[in-house]
Amino acid sequence: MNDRHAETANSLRDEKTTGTEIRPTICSICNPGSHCGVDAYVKNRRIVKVKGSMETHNAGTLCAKGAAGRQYVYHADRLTTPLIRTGERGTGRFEPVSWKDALSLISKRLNEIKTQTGPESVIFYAGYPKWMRPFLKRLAHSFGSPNYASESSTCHTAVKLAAILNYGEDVSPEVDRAKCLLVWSRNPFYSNPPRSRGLLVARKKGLKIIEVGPLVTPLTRHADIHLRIRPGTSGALALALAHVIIEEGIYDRDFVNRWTLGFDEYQNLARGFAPDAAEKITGVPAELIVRAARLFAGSKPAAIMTGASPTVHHTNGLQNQRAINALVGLTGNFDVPGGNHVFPSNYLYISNGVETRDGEFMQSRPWSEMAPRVGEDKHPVWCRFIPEAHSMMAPFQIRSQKPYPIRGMLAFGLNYRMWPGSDFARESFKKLDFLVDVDLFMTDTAKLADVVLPACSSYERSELKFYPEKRILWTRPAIEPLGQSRSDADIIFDLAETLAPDDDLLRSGYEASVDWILKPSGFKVADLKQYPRGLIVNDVSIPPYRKYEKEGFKTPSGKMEFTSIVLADHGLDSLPIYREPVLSPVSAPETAKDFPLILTTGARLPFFIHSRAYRVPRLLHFQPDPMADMNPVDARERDLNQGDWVLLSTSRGAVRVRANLTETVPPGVVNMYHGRPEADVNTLIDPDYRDPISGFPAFKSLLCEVKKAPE
Ligand SMILES: Nc1nc2c(c(=O)[nH]1)N[C@H]1C(S)=C(S)[C@@H](COP(=O)(O)OP(=O)(O)OC[C@H]3O[C@@H](n4cnc5c(=O)[nH]c(N)nc54)[C@H](O)[C@@H]3O)O[C@H]1N2
Ligand SMILES: Nc1nc2c(c(=O)[nH]1)N[C@H]1C(S)=C(S)[C@@H](COP(=O)(O)OP(=O)(O)OC[C@H]3O[C@@H](n4cnc5c(=O)[nH]c(N)nc54)[C@H](O)[C@@H]3O)O[C@H]1N2
Ligand SMILES: [Mo]
Repeated sequence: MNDRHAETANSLRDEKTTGTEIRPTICSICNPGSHCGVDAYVKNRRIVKVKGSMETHNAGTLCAKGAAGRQYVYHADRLTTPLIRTGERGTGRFEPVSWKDALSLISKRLNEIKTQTGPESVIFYAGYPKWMRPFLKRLAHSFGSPNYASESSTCHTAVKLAAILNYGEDVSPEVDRAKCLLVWSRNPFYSNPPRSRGLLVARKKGLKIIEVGPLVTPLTRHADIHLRIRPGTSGALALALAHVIIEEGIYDRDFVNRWTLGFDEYQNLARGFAPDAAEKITGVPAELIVRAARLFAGSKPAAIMTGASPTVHHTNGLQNQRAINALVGLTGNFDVPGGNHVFPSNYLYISNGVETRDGEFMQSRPWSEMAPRVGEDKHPVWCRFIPEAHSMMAPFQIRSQKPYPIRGMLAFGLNYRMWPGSDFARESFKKLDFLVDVDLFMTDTAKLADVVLPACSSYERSELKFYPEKRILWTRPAIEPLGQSRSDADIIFDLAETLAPDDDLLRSGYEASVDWILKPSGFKVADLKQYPRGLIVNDVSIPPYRKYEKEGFKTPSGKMEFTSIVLADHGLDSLPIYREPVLSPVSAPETAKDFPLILTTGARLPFFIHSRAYRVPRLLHFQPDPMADMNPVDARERDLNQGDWVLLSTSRGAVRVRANLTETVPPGVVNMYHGRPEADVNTLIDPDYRDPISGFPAFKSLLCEVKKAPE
C-alpha cells in the first residue's frame, strides 16, 4: 500500500527515564469531524497527562473539554460494573451483576418482547455519541426492528433534508476556495474549535464573511457584515436577500433558466420581502440586507455554511433552511469549486473520498420487510429521506402504544434532557417494560433503566475514524477499560449472538465487520493498526463539480427545486414560505403579555457539551451556577443585576438561574444553555413544540419572562 498513502505520524516514543509512555489516541467528546488526536502520557497504566497531538488537525491544541480529559475519564462516578435495578425507577438503587448475567437477561427480555408484540416493539437508540451507530443500526434491522433511532432527530438531519428537497443531495461549503462565506447561525469557534482555524486562514487570504445570527460570537469581529436577526426569522431574511439579488439582476440567469424549477413562484414570494418589510420582521436594518445581498451575489465563488441545528430548531425550521439553500442555486454556487459542493459522506458523517459500504452494512433488511418506523405517520417526508426512526416521536408512541406498542429500548447514551418537555420524555421512558442504558456514568436517565451497562471512553477502546483531510485511523486505546467497563462495540457484538443469530456478518465480530465495511477502500483493520496516528490516503476519488450537468439533479424534476414536488405531494407548501415562530411576540401577542422576551436555548458554549461536562469540575468551574444571558436593557427594566438569582419562566414552568448581563444577546432575547440537571431549560418547552415537517424541536424561538427569584 505504500504508493497509496503517506503515514501521518512518527512512531511511538518511549520515555524510559521517567517510565512514562506517550500513547497516541483520540478525544471523542465532541463532533466526529474534530475528535482531536491526543498524546496520552501513561505511567503505571494510568493517564498522567493529555496533550494535543502535533501530527493531527488540532496541531497540538486541545479545547477546554479535551484538556479536562483526565477528569472525565477518571471521574469517581464512572460506572465500573453492569447493574440491575432493585429499587423503583429513578431512585438509583441497583445491584452489580456479572456481564454474563446482564447480557443474558437483556437477550431474554428483548427476545420475549419480539415474540409477544413483534421486533418493532424494541427501539435501538444512540445518543450524541456516534461511533457505535453502524453496528447498532445493523443489530436493530437484523433483530427485525425498523426502529433504530438517534439524537439525529434533533440534529443536522433537518438541514440535510432541506438540501435533499432543494437539490436532491446534501452539500457542504468549500471554505478554502470561496471568496465570500455566508456563515448562517454557526459559531465554529465554540462548536468546532480545531476546525475554526481554517476560517481564519481563509480570512487572512481575503475571504469575505457575512455572519447571520442573533448572538455576538467570536466570529463577529472577523465578519464584514453581521446580520443580527430576531430568533426564528431566518426564512424572512433569506427571502429578503433573494429579493435584492433578483431585483438587481445579480443572480445566475443561465443556471436558473436551465436547471431550476419554480423560479417564477419563488420570485413572487421574494417580492413580499423587500428590505424595508424584512427589517420589520427580522430586525436587521434594510441597508445591511442590501449590502449583504450585493456582497454575496457579487463574489464568485461564494458559499453558505449553516450550523448543524440552529437554523432548524424552529417551528418553521425546515422551510427557513430551504429558503437559505435556495440562495446557493440562485447565485450559481451549487456544486462549483469554492461554492457548496456535493460530497456524500464516506463513513460516519465524514466525507473524505475513501470508499466504504457503510450504508449497505447498516441496512441489513429492507424497510419493506419491517413495520413502519416510529414517526413515519407524523413525519413522512423526514422518514422518506432519513434512514432512521424519529426519536422525537418515541415518548409519544410509548404512551399511546399506537400504531403499535413500543415496550423495550436498548440505548447507548440516552439522555431524556435532550427532548423538549424533558419531564414528559422521562415519564414516557419510565413506562417501558424493559429499558437498557449503556453509559459511562450513572446519569439521571440511566437511573430509570432496568439494566445499566458500563461503557468505556475513547481512551480505552479502538475504533475506525475518518477525517475530512483524507485521513483514516484505527485508534489505539491508551489504557485498559476502567473496572469492568467495555467498549460499546463489544457489547453490541456480544448481544448479536442472541439478538441476531442469523446475521453471519455481525456474528463474525467487530474487526471482521469493519473489514467488510472498508472493503472498497482496499484497507483492512490489520493494515491500519500499524499507523497509530493514521494514514493520509492519496488516491481517493473526490467527486467532480457540476455533476448535475451529466446526471441531472436527484430531485423528482431532475432540477434544483425552488418549489418542491415532494412537499407538494405531501400536501405541504412547495415554496419555502416564511411563517412566524408559533410562539413569538408577533404570532402570540396574548402569551407575550406575560412572556414578552424571546427565549433561544442551546447556543454552544466552549466548555459544555450537552449533558456531559457538568460533572467535570474543571469545566463546571467556568459556569458553576446555571445562567441565562440577557441584555442589560432588559435587566434594568426588571431591576436585575449581574448574577442575581432569577426565575426564567415560560407558560410551561420555571427554572432558577443566575442572570448574566451581556450585550452578546440583543435586547428582547434571553439565551440559555441546555441539559443542566438543576435548571433544565427543556422542561420549559412543550414536547410538541416542533416543526411539523421535520419533527425537529423548536428549541431556539419561544417566549419567556425573567423575574427576580424569591429568596
Ligand atoms: N463546545 C461544544 N461544541 C459543540 C456542542 C456542544 O454542546 N458544545 N454540540 C455539538 C452539536 S450537537 C451541534 S448540533 C453543534 C452546533 O453548533 P453550531 O452549529 O455552531 O450552533 P450554535 O453554537 O448552537 O449556534 C450558532 C449560532 O446560531 C445563532 N442562533 C442562536 N439562536 C438562533 C436562532 O434562533 N435563529 C438563528 N437563525 N440562529 C440562532 C447564534 O448567533 C449562535 O451563535 O455544535 C457541536 N459542538
Ligand atoms: N434546549 C436544547 N436542547 C437540545 C439542543 C439545543 O440546542 N437546545 N440541542 C440538541 C442537539 S443538536 C443534540 S445533538 C442533542 C444532544 O444529545 P445528547 O444525546 O443529550 O448528548 P450528550 O448529553 O452529549 O450525550 C448523551 C449521553 O451519552 C453518554 N456517552 C458519552 N460518550 C459515550 C460513549 O462512548 N458510549 C456510550 N454508551 N455513552 C456515551 C454521555 O455520558 C451522556 O449521558 O441535544 C439536543 N437538545
Ligand atoms: Mo447536535
